[in-house]
Amino acid sequence: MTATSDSIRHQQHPLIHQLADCIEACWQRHLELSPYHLPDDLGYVEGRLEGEKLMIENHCYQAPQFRKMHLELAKLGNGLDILHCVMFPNPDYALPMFGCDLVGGRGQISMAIADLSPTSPDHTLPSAYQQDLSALPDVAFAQTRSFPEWADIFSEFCLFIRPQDAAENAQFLQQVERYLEIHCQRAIATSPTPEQRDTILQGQRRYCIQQQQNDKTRRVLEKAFGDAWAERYMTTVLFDLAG
Ligand code: BLA
Repeated sequence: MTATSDSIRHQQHPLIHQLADCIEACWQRHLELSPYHLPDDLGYVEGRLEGEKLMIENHCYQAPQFRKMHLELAKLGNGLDILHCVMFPNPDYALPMFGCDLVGGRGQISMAIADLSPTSPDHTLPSAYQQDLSALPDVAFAQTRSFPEWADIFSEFCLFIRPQDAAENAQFLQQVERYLEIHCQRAIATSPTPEQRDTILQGQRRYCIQQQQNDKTRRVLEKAFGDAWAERYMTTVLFDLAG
């Protein structure tokens, strides 16, 4: 699906709608985008969970610096809205992984996470990223969330919160936009280092393997589509390991 006029974002929580627009606008502003084709049956999917309809809509692109840029919007009945986004760097470029996940509904976002996650063997971000991220205005949120066990992949700059009100929603959106701006600008200024490809791939694989252990995501998908479908979706669409 490429047209956004009929996108399910129009029925989603305003923060999810705004962030989806913001992510795509940032990608279009900075990167040379071309379509990334998902398996035919996985662009738009519908299932049923406890009597409610689960709709999943995928927007997927690539650019020279990114082998896959995936924005997913999902809606379960009237109660649960989800935004999921991952930018997988082209393994010839030593870039961190941008990832973002928002879960909410009925007027409230219960969880918002965004990060630029390191994939280098020493688990640190490139120094240019560290400088840029450290120079950003400090943001404080009333309620931060604690990480599950698998989440040792995120950086010290990870935002992981339960936003309290419209002001915190706006602050989260603004900070994620700054992360994306830094990421796109640094990415286009980065030269490929094909000799590091194996190391970079190893870092990306570790990121995906940890993310595949998120039982909360898996359970939603299993209940709506079955265990085998959930496994295929998590390992081929959400967190596929590049060859
Ligand atoms: C948590 N992810 C969740 C939760 C749900 C989903 C229902 C629990 C929300 C809560 O505790 O309030 C569901 N997320 C989904 C579904 C999809 C999805 C169904 O993306 C896709 C169809 N998850 C990511 C990415 C990150 C991420 C890219 O996909 C981080 C960059 C993180 N999600 C993440 C974390 C949690 C979460 C850390 C909390 C897990 C926990 O507390 O155990």
